Amino acid sequence: MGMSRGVAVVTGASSGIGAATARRLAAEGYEVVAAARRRERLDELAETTPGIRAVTLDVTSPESIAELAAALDDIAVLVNNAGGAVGVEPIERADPADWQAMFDTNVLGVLRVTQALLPALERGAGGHVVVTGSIAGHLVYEGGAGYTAAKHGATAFVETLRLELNGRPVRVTEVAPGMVHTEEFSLVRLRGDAEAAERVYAGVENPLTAEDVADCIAFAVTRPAHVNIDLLVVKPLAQAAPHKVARTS
Ligand code: 8X3
Repeated sequence: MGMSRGVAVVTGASSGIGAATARRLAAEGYEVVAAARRRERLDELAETTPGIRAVTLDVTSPESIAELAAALDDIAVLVNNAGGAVGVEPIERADPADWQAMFDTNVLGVLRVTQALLPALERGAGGHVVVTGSIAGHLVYEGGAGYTAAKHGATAFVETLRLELNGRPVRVTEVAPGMVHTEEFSLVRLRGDAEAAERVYAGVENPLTAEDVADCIAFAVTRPAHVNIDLLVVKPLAQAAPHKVARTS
């Protein structure tokens, strides 16, 4: 093993893109703090992967975030990954509570955690804020308004933060994936309907995996400190747009 690249905090690390990113950054030589609500999953991740430490975190709770911040000295990377989609109803039938939940994690969660960890990101040799965005942050589609609005919010956050931190040693990157086949994203979005969740990926040859997205995040953070990757949009070959997906069946 080479020298440590420093501490990398990954939120939403209990599954999917977050867990894959925690594993990948550990393999790249970071001391990874894997943060999420579900402690048992994190403990399993930490026990099976050298270089990962589990920390319980709820990105909707300022107290929980303050506890995390107090436990960290300087950090090299913050991957704001916690978030997701709830519901696919059109606007006329959408539940404001779903929108609120999506804004709370995808937008306000990113704000809260970034605010709390910025001092630690600036303390060391230079920091890097990464946000797991989405193609939904760059375009819209029917039934996706709450999620696309939230992810557009996350994109606005990233773009504004980069302007405001100009001249300071903190890089700011958005990684915006399209269709990624993870265990939970569509299941949560479709309120636990496993069959409907599987239909999202039916006949799609090789949707992205969580590891594909982790690979993009690892690429961005391992560039030299003066290289800022602003935005990486990544989709499977089979997906030209959210609604334009080649299917074999
Ligand atoms: C998920 C991608 O296409 O469902 O962030 O909006 S999509």
